Amino acid sequence: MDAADTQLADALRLARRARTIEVFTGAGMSAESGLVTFRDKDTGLWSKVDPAAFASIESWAKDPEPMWAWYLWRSKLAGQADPNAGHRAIGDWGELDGVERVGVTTQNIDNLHERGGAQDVVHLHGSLFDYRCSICSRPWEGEVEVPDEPVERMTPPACSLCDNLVRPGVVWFGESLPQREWALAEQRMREADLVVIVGTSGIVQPAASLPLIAAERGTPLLEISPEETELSRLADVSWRTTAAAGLPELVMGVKVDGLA
Ligand code: BJW
Ligand code: ZN
Repeated sequence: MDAADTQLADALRLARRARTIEVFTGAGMSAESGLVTFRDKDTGLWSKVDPAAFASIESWAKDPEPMWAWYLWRSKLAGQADPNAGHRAIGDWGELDGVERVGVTTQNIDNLHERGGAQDVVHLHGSLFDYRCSICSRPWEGEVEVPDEPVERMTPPACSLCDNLVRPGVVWFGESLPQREWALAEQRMREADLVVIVGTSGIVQPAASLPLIAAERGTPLLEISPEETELSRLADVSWRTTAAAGLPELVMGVKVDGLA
């Protein structure tokens, strides 16, 4: 057996024993749907933008228009993208006989998990499709004009309550994660009998600390990532493959061999 076969066999051994699974995902989950990962080089208009520097309240306070344009353009790309075979495999996993729950805790702000059939998705970093007032937080229910092509600047709408600027409903650096989602994610990590980590560098806190909750309870961690990450050393099995290749192979294996 070569290394890839051994990793698949080890991954399958963990997956066949699991009844309550939590899949913890990052940008690599959506890479094969054509959405660039957070720390990869983009090739388009935003190739000169450092996404990490952009994703902050300071950047917004300085000059909101380029950010508003950037987020609207990303919402357009995410809306046009299709869930990949990995997203769909997670949905299928939850349907297998004997499996109690396959939940997803995601850092992603696209909606590809839901569109791929996942039943139970916790969004830690918000959504590209929600907007709210930057000052009073009132949700924006009005229309948002999404550009057909990437543009450098767009003016955000004004809040109907306080007239301040409407902002993307995402979590930037220095901001707290939504409380309800965070509490749910922690609970899911405690309840899971397997945590599968897919497509995250494990750099951004506090999200990256969630698998630790499971590990401290002795719950096995399976990582699916083409490269070593900050979470690799925590994982019982690190499978060097991609989301759209590995997850379908794993779920098909559980289906064919049955639960242990
Ligand atoms: C594939 C693949 C394929 C590729 N298949 N895999 C030190 C310790 C602890 C915390 C901090 C600290 N220093 C600073 C902080 C705080 C900060 C932080 O963590 N900074 C780090 C950079 C160190 N965190 C925060 O500020 C958070 N809030 C907070 O801490 O609140 C408390 C507080 C309050 C007040 C004051 C101070 C603190 C908030 C973090 C919010 C993160 N937001 C973003 C932007 C969201 C909106 C947007 O998308 O624009 O979330 S940043 C960005 O990173 C985004 C992502 O969700 C997040 C994680 O990235 P992810 O998903 O891991 O992507 P990548 O690109 O990094 O990795 C992709 C992986 O996929 C790679 O490994 C590839 O190999 C792999 N891959 N193809 C499978 N086909
Ligand atoms: Zn307002």
